[in-house]
Amino acid sequence: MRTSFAILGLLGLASAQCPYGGAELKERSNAEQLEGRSVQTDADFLKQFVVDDSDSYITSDAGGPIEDNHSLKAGERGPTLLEDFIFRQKIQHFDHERVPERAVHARGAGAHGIFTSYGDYSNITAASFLSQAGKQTPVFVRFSTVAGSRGSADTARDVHGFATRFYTDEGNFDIVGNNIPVFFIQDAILFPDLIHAVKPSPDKEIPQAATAHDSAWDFFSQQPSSLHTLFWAMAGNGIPRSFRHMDGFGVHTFRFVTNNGDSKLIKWHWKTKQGKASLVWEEAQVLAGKNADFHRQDLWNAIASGNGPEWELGVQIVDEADMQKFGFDLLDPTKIIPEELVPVTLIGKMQLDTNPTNYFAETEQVMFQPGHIVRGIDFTEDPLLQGRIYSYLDTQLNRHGGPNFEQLPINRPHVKVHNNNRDGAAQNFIHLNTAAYSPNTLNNGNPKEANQTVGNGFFTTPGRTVGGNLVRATSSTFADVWSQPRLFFNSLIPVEQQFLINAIRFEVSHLQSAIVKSNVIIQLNRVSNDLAKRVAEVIGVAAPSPDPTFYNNNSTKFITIFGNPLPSIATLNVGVLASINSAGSLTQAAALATSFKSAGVNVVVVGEILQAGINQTYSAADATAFDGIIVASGAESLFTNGSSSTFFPANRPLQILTDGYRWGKPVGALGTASSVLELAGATTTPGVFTGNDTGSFVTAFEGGLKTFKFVDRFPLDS
Ligand code: HDE
Repeated sequence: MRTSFAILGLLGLASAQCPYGGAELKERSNAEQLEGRSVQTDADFLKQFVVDDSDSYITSDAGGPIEDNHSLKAGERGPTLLEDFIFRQKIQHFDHERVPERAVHARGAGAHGIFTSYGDYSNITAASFLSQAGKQTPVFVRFSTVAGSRGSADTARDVHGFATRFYTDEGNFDIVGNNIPVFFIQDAILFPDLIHAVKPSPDKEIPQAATAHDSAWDFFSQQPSSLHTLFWAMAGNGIPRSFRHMDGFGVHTFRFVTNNGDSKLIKWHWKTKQGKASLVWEEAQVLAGKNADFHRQDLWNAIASGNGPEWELGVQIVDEADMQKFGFDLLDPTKIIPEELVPVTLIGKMQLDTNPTNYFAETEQVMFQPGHIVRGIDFTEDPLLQGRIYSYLDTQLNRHGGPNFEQLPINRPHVKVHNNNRDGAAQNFIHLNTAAYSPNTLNNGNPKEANQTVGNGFFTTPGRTVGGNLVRATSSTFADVWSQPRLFFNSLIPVEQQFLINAIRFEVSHLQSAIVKSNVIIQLNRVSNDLAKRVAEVIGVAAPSPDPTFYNNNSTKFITIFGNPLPSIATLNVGVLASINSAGSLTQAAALATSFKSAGVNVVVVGEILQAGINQTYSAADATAFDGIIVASGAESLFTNGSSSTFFPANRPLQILTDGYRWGKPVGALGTASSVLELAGATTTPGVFTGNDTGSFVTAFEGGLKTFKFVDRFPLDS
């Protein structure tokens, strides 16, 4: 954790004069902001707005101390009086507490952090936050799912949002990306169609946070541009182990522009330092019921325990002339550039290290916009991106009922804002300039126009030209939407291909419409006859003959998730199953906790009741909470078939072990407990650990945690 910022003393003074405990409007100078460290975090920036209620009296919104929590009535049993302004204000505020949830990406979690540039990249971009090695910029990141509403479960299968705000010294820059590098559609005008198809049906409002329904697959099969993204979502990317274990992507091609006006095409990548890891589908489904907050809790806990996650920021850089060199169009957001063709150049690192103080004020009110770009970064003509530049600005009016949302603390740039925008609902600032127009002489022309040489004025790529007939059409260069889903499928290891097929089988098994089922098979068959046949047989559709126009043997190394060992096991959770009836099992559990500590692994000791040495009860625990499961010697009495207790549902201890094994986790048992492994079906060796000595057992088990999922436990279609 970084040391607290020296300016807070000054803020404390200012806040004493402020009725809201600190929401004073005075902007701090750059010198004040930079005192004590190279950069002020956004979490520190926000401290000027916090309200500290310690040692205070409750007041009305107007500031007068009040007696609260009894309405003013005409007699003890009489009606409440209209005069009761305290009652009216409190209830009125409550009635208006909610803002509309995001139309998409409603469910999310955020955190503050710092981005550090690896170098001076002024040879390719004028972006100030990339102008110097070691230069730090505060960031706020919000991760999300797309389809579910605000209260939906974290582990729903979905594309995941990965939106990053950089509070740069030249204004806010947002990469509003996803954990999947491509998107379903190629033209923003189709976004409402996509979302209407994916969201719950308008009559029943079913299903929540799921695509296993007719309208979603009707759209996917009628709009095959969606296939590539769909494949990523049906694979491990749709059900990440945590937000920390996924990569992020800017999706569209953007531009870097130098001070000389030279430009390059770029694609943004966030590469997780935690390693990529995913759940298996049944585990994700169980989690959705057992712990809807699994991902947000994981992020919170990692940061709170000092293990803030890290990502490296990278770019694929392509010459302007090479826009169509790779056999597809870089303006088409349904395509990746395989990293073998254009490697990712790493340009910086981000660490998230501070949890929000208030969910609503920060995570709910943050408003990302692809239109937030800074000098040195420019758009391309990708028709999906073009539409997003409008949509994200527009949607904020709906969510916040006025144009001043950029003034909310979490959205405020850390640099001063000077322009002639005025008034509007909830205007926070008191502008001194009475000549709020440009050009003016009455305020000496201020605020002045900046340009490239004076005032670091924002500029677009000078070389960009556009022209052409007005058409409503998809570019012919976007036509092939089947080769890259095939490339994706080819690049997966066999068990991942099986997971993908199983996921599609799960989804299409829910379809009612025979036409939709058959349309899905037609599209899958354009990608792979083998895949199409394996899905078709499950839903009673005739096996199609090959449709080979787009079949290819291309693959890329950078796509798989399962089968890559994790670089670090810190923050992973191991459940040690113990019993109050065996003091030895508790002693051993404590020894295991100590041994795992040096690798940063959290050990949760599970027992019948909470007492010293036990962290969780069997009634509350289950395999979804653990990345690995160990039975302590002496706890085996809880595993005999039919073991029952009023402390937990029948067979819960064995169920935890069985599920852990079935879901590919490392499992193990020490000493006399090793007999229970067979009861759980944990008989094949990789990832099943036994021993008597906790030291060597832990070393071996840590290797198992790195492997993370033992994929040979999952059957493949013969
Ligand atoms: Fe979004 N998207 N989107 N999207 N999107 C929103 O903006 C939209 C797209 C993404 O954590 C909304 O503020 C259109 C691609 C993220 O607050 C909305 C199109 C990508 C988030 C919107 C797209 C994204 C959003 C809802 C097609 C990855 C959550 C509330 C042209 C590159 C940001 C809001 C957060 C949110 C519109 C497609 C990512 C309605 C019209 C492609 C991460 O404005």
